[in-house]
Amino acid sequence: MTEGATSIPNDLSAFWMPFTANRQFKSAPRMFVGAKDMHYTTADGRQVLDGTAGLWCVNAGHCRPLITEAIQKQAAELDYAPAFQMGHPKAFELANRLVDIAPKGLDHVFFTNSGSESVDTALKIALAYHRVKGEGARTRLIGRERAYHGVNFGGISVGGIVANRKMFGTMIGGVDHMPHTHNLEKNAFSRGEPQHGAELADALERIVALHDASTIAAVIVEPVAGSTGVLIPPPGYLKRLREICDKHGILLIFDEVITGYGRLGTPFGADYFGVTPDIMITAKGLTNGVIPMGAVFTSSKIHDAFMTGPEHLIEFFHGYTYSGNPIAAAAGLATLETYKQEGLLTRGAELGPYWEDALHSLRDAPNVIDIRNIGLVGAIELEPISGQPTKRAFSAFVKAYEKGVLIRTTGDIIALSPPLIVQKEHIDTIVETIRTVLGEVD
Ligand code: PXG
Repeated sequence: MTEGATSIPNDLSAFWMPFTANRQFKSAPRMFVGAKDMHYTTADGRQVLDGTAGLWCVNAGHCRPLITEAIQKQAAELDYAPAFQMGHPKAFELANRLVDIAPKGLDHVFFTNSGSESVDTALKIALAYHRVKGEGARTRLIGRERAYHGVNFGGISVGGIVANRKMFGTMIGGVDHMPHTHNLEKNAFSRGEPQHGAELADALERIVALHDASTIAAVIVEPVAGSTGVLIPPPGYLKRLREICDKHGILLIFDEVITGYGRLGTPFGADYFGVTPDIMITAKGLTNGVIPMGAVFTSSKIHDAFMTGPEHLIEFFHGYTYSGNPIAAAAGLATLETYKQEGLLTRGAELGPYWEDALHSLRDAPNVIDIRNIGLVGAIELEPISGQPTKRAFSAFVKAYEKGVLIRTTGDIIALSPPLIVQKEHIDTIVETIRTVLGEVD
């Protein structure tokens, strides 16, 4: 066991763990001490197959040499450079490389350190954009039920996950929400995009009619809602949102923190669905999860609107101490190089059919009420235990870990998102382990 990675419960009390059942964890800790490619090593020396790419972020697999070496080299060469009024070459190089792979029309990049910061950055860009254009009355933000946009105040305000919102007062004002698109009655066990529900995009027209377009700054959606349990949009839904936004001068923001960097078998969700947003939020896979970093892409229309006034003045009063941090930038460049060399941004499209068949073979497993898939994302929705929501899925998570496979659960939904280097035999192991586990849990 690595020094410091102890499983003695008393030593675990100081660290208040994020989004974790702290008492359950500390009574039976699950500790990783190493990782390579598709596997983690546990503190007790077992191999655990990573069915979730960490938290949807380790898209190229673990401890990849190019990335490790780039970080080591950068740390020894230029550890930090001030992010404000100073620069260093790799941040510019990374921005250029990102624009190269981004959907056409997204030509500028603002760096942050996480998905949550990227979300709040995007919302602030949208508000400020309308203001510099002389439309300062456009202050409303429209999100969606069940959306996850990180945990900062802007993100939870436009987000739609009740547990993430209800403790935190009124959050930011002037927010409205569209309905989510999940419909088990009509769409259960759909393969890929579910057929029903494109008309739900028209709810945006009703919100516009209610508030008047002149008060609305932006609409934000995840192309595929991930964290809430993988909700895939019906065909035409995102196109319709784009049309409505265009008609009313509203900016469309895609939160691609999960769908970005190859997760759907295309570089970005925007490519998969053929819809380009005005602002695109990314993080996670940008650096393979290794160093915290986020990137917010904008169109030239938005960026250029800020580039007015005296040249010595700051155009946008926003940024972080670590925006474009040299080590993060080096990690990002090495990550993009790894994706390129191994074709990982499109590998999900090749493996998608195998993944889909494997997942849907679980249809008859106990308590399964829906299976969803797109690219290298999957979800298995379970019937909750009566009066004890989330318990069945959580038990499945713990049991799968004990059997050597890392899965993620949210509510009573198992979510899967393996590293994009996954092989067919890994997929078989993930699915067979889940089959066994579902047969064993209550
Ligand atoms: N937007 C989206 C769409 C996300 O999925 C964030 C923003 C926030 O990113 P940061 O880097 O601030 O955590 C996310 C994060 C899960 C899970 O298992 C999902 C996320 C994070 C942790 C776990 O569903 N998504």
